[in-house]
Amino acid sequence: MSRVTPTGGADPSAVGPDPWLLRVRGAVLLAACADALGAPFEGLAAVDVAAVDHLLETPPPLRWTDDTALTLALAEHLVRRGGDVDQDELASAFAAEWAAGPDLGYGAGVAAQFARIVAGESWVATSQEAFGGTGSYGNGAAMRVAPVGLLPGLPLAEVARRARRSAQITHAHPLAQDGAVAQAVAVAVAARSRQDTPIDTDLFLAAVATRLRTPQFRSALSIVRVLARRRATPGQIAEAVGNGVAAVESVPAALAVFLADPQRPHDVVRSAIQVGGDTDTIAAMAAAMCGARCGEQGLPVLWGLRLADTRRLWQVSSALAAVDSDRSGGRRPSTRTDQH
Ligand code: R7I
Ligand code: MG
Ligand code: MG
Repeated sequence: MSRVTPTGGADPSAVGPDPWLLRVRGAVLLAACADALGAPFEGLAAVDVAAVDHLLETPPPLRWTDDTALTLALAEHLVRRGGDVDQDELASAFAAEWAAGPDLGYGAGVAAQFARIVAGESWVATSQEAFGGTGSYGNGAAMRVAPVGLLPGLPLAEVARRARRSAQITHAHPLAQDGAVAQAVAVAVAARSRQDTPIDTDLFLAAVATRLRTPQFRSALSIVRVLARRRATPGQIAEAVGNGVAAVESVPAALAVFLADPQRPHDVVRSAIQVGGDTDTIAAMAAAMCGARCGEQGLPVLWGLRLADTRRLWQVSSALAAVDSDRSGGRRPSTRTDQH
């Protein structure tokens, strides 16, 4: 694989880690840190900034939650399948992940689905029957989907298709599926962005919006556009798009936080937690975008040292960055630096 210089040109003599691997590690590790940092504040309407700052800077270990557990399960599945999504196998992998650690803060609806899958039922039934037959509109499919956007060289249309397929297993509601598509495409575009060039908010959001199916999600993105341009505060973001567990609130909130300040991982995570509401998930999603853009170099050193259970995170990052997406519809080289 060719390497990319800071100005985006290929440098065949360069040594050091593969640039795509740095982006993948940045996304996976920063998201896991953000999940853990946001978790103590999950569900609070108002977040005490001093308490957030205290947690960001003090030594206790960072223990991640269901957001990261399912991200790992999806990433490991993609590695096993050469980047493809096999829905039956992935449903079993998600359910097994839940069964191995059911106390990580899973949503009540999805936990009930996983219990039924473990008992032998088909995901097709459990997903569609959730919440009286509407399917879940929660953000659980979006919070775990970043690895799809980190597959090397996968065209964005294919990122969107695989994100939707990964979502359908537990989230039959179209807004939850649009949330997963938006998050995966945002991570993919961020991972391909040139680090020496500011992100063009309009182009970035257009690349995301074009892959969505619901007018409601598209109109939330048009609010994100205004918030990002204005560099809105966390409070303004929560007020404008919401901060709840619904994908149509929390994914736009994460996008708005990231686009307001895409260069600074520490501040992105801090702001995302201050949005309040579903703090671990908003922070994890914004961090996946930011880590994909800034790479592992942007990970605050103290957070990296504090992060618990890192072995799977490191292993799967390396394996994900090495997936040969050609085999399943992608193309090499993986180090494209355009925004879409
Ligand atoms: O979407 P899901 O995996 O939840 C993810 C959230 C993240 O914040 C994680 O950090 C974890 O805390 O959970 O799980 P679901 O159970 O499908 O949805 C989450 C919640 O959204 C549910 O418990 C409901 O409160 C709500 N919800 C709905 N409520 C009414 N009608 C989701 N869909 C519906 C619905 O159709
Ligand atoms: Mg969680
Ligand atoms: Mg959450």
